[in-house]
Amino acid sequence: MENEKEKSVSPGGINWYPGHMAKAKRMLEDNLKLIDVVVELVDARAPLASRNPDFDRLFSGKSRVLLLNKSDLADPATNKRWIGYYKQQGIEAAGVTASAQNAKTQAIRLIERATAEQVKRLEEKGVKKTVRALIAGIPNVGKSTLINRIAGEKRAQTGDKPGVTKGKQWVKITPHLELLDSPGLLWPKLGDETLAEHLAFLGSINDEILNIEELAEHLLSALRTLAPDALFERYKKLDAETPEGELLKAVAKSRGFILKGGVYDTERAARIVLDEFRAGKIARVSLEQPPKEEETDNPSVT
Ligand SMILES: Nc1nc2c(ncn2[C@@H]2O[C@H](COP(=O)(O)OP(=O)(O)OP(=O)(O)O)[C@@H](O)[C@H]2O)c(=O)[nH]1
Ligand SMILES: [Mg+2]
Repeated sequence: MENEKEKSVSPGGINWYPGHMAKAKRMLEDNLKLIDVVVELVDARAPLASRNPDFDRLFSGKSRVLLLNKSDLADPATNKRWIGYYKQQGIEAAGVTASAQNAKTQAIRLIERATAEQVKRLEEKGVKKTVRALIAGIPNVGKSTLINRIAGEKRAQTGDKPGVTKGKQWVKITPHLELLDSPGLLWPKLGDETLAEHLAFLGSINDEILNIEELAEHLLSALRTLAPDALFERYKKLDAETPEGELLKAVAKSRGFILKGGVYDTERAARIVLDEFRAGKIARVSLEQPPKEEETDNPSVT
């Protein structure tokens, strides 16, 4: 518990860029010439926070598509609005659930559309092109899960924590389609505090370097605004009257997490809250909203 207190409360303030990410970025740069299309996955619950700002420069000139994955965990109406928002900006985007059956057809259709011209150009020269698609994104958004779904079997390792995929892995789908799995990539300075916190909520930053009790308290506060009924239903001792700063304690109380001496085990409660949110057990909820139609910039963030 004491250690927890020394950890950073503010993900945005963390000065960090694990060596393996710098290495992963170099790997992508080295393989760029082989890649025909970049399929970027973001988390549908927080599409702003989970888009890597470095990708525009890294993949400039490449054909690109954007998949809002884990759509099953986000608010369905908000998903639609995000797709509309990206389309308006000329970005080819779709909502998917990599863990569901139809993700395969959806993803393949998008890859085919994005590479149609390249394929046609070579066909005119009598060559049948093999399309190579890079599956990229921040940690834990479901890249490897999507690859396994498209392959129809478990070819890439997956897991409910960031940093599961460590190196590059080509997965052959058909003689004319190959996918490149890649390690989740973040950027050196996370910046905006709210967005950085969303990344931490989603499980894209290693919990080991975070103060998870502070994090879970903030998540509960956000959920009390976004999905109060579902939250109170799940944690019975938590309600609209619970004072800010005591939300986690109310969760510990709800679950009977009490240590010797009658102290509430808020660390255990924090792990539970984060795990349950990440697995979509609390509510289908979107942390970020696209701008309303009359506004053009400034998507709103809770
Ligand atoms: N509910 C839901 N869970 C998903 C979905 N896609 C992936 N997951 C889960 O999210 C977790 C992360 O999935 P991975 O495929 O390992 O993510 P990744 O992007 O490859 O992660 P790294 O390799 O660590 O960068 C796993 O527990 C998956 O089961 C989805 O569409 N819906
Ligand atoms: Mg992976």
